[in-house]
Amino acid sequence: MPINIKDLPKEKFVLPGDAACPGCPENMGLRFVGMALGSKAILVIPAGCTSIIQGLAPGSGLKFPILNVPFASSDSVAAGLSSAKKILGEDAVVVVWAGDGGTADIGFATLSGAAERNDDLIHICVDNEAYMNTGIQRSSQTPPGAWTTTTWLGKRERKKDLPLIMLMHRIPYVATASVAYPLDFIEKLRKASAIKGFKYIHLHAPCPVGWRFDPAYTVAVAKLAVETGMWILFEAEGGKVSISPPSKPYADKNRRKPIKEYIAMQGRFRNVTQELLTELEKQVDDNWSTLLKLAT
Ligand SMILES: Cc1ncc(C[n+]2csc(CCOP(=O)(O)OP(=O)(O)O)c2C)c(N)n1
Ligand code: SF4
Repeated sequence: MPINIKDLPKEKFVLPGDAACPGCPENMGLRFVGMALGSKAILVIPAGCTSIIQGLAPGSGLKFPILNVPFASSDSVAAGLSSAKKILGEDAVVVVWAGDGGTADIGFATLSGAAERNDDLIHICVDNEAYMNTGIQRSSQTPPGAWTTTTWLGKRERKKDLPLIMLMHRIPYVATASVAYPLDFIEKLRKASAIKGFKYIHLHAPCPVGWRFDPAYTVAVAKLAVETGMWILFEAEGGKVSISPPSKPYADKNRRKPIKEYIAMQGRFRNVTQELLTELEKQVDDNWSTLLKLAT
């Protein structure tokens, strides 16, 4: 059911004075998780920016119960926690909140195992397209052409399509989301929390520090990713794929904004050549074509 902004809870789960950089997309995403799931959420967080944002114990900038875990254990720990809560008869939504490095690379084996077992939890990949916490190193989610401290001339390889890889695990729910579309994200979180089994949500999260843009423009950059078709919002319930409303207009290639506009806002793409831009355009068309085939 569509969510009305007026009906969202007022209780805050991200508190003033936490350690996030200005314009941080992870902080925004966490706020939306609080609005969607409230006090039922328990977060399992591997190393990454959020484990810094939350602050040092015994204080915390986040009001969620949090379990900090090693990278390669997140989804296994979450599965155990979820089973324990069931045995105790307690109503909880166990959420793994992990970066793209912690999800797509270092934590992938555990993620895939828990998905295959259909463990009852939500995994959210907060995708800022690099290992930000350790100083902006490339990940499998860094897009081609992007500068990082380990890709000085721009990354050469294509972004690994993790949402589709998760879809092929035949789990009950897969979705993509963006910090620029909070109601879409909140709706997907609420839907996921009502489904039993493994749920995967991949949240696009532009990082001003690593992507080299003014922190005032986090939402503008995230919105442009959707409007250019660089990021496609969709969901798959029981394997049935549908394009989400904010992305629907951009199924029509002629309605997409030029990728150049998205690239121009970010210093990390300053060395992108015309040849690479053409390649990126091809990849966007290809991603759309794959999804539209799946959605029919
Ligand atoms: C097994 C292991 N390898 C490496 C590290 C060092 N480390 C801590 S945070 C981090 C980066 C995490 O990147 P990502 O998951 O993308 O999250 P982000 O920092 O971008 O939020 C790394 C490599 C670690 N803590 N444990
Ligand atoms: S580096 Fe990026 S993701 Fe990490 S805390 Fe700063 S703004 Fe947030």
